[in-house]
Amino acid sequence: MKKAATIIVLILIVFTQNVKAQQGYQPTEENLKNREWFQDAKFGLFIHWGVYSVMAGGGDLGIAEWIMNNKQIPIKQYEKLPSFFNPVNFDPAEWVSMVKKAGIKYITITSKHHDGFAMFDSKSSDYNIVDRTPYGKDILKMLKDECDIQGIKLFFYHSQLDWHHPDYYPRGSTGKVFTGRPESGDWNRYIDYMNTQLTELLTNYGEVGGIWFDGMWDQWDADWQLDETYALIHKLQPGTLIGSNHHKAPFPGEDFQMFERDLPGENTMGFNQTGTISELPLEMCETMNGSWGFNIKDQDYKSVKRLIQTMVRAAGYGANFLLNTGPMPNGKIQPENVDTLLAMGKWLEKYGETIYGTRRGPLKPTDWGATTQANDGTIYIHLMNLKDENLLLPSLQSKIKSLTYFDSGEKVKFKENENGLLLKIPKEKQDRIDTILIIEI
Ligand code: JFZ
Repeated sequence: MKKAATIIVLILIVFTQNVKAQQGYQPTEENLKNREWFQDAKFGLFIHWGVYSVMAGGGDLGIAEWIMNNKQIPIKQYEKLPSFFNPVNFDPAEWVSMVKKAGIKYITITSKHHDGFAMFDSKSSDYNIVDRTPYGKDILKMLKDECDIQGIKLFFYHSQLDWHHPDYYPRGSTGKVFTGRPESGDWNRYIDYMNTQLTELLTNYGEVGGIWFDGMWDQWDADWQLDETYALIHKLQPGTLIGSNHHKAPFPGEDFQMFERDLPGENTMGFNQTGTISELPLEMCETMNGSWGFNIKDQDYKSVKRLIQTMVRAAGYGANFLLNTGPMPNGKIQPENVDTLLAMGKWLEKYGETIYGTRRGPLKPTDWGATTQANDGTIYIHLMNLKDENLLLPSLQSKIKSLTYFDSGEKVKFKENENGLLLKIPKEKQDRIDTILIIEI
């Protein structure tokens, strides 16, 4: 009996560790170039927008794009939502201009979330924005056209988990009986459906920056057939970057690794269980309040200071910061979010060279702050938590040629000894958000 249990555990381990993906994948030159672009870009806007925005969280904190599952709304009832999703004030030029002013370099928008509703003109199912809403227009196409005009890259978030499609069967841990779907279905047909929608996305929208997958965690033992899906994407657009929010070390075929609401290697949320930080480009995503989709009640906005500091710490790991907003059902971005993003843009206007185009610096981010490094070797020290005027940093192990304040160009007083690098930063030189020093070694 004990032996049988051990064998089962072993089989489970083998299965969950060896998800079949695009084995032997070799990224093309173009793909590698895009990875560099991605790492230089550093700041993206995540957009969770769907028919769920009409419900605005339903008066509960922490619910938005999950409302169908959390409130157990059957498909037959949820299908009424598209009929009153009519974002008449959606103005892609306004969104993208704001994005540019905020210093954001790319947008990742939901093409389909777990509710299964396609926010684009899909021919594989009429459960989409063009066929089912009074608005009747393809917002992804409108956004892409504007992004092309203003030089912003567009990525698509695409949910592998689906609470609407009958062939998403067997069911996983969510979207179960309440949906009213028959207890049967053809999994392979579901995967075909998903691949067909992905083909539409990678064929009809010009150059796609990347595909941001999510949902495998709904059922680990399902046959996700990543080998086929990833190969298909890389065949259609070899330069497209694939990432997946499965919270594990990357699978073959993925081009970047992501961390959800945590800095790389941290696990304060409890779901970034992999401690593995791969050699792939990295990205961390974060919410501005506690919700991804629009929640009318949630006013727990993170301060500009906190968001900038998180972005800087992410950069200290070499990771991008993908900051989320959930647009309202009228097509406008929440004004509080616009204010925050523009304030971040103001900061980046001044300090952008210490973030854009950099890679992780020589000292790992920790309590006192982070370091970033430009490709000419210049190191930026970001002091974000000064307790007093003296700070001891670990030694940089090389001779310091110069150490100056970013703001004034004045010399920083420092001493090197066997304990490390001792800095003296007088109170009047300290910045509330980030005191930046430039160091040449
Ligand atoms: C996922 C989505 O479910 C969510 O709606 C949002 O799109 C976010 C960016 O990604 O969030 C998850 C996914 C899995 C877990 C937690 C949050 N998990 O396994 O604990």
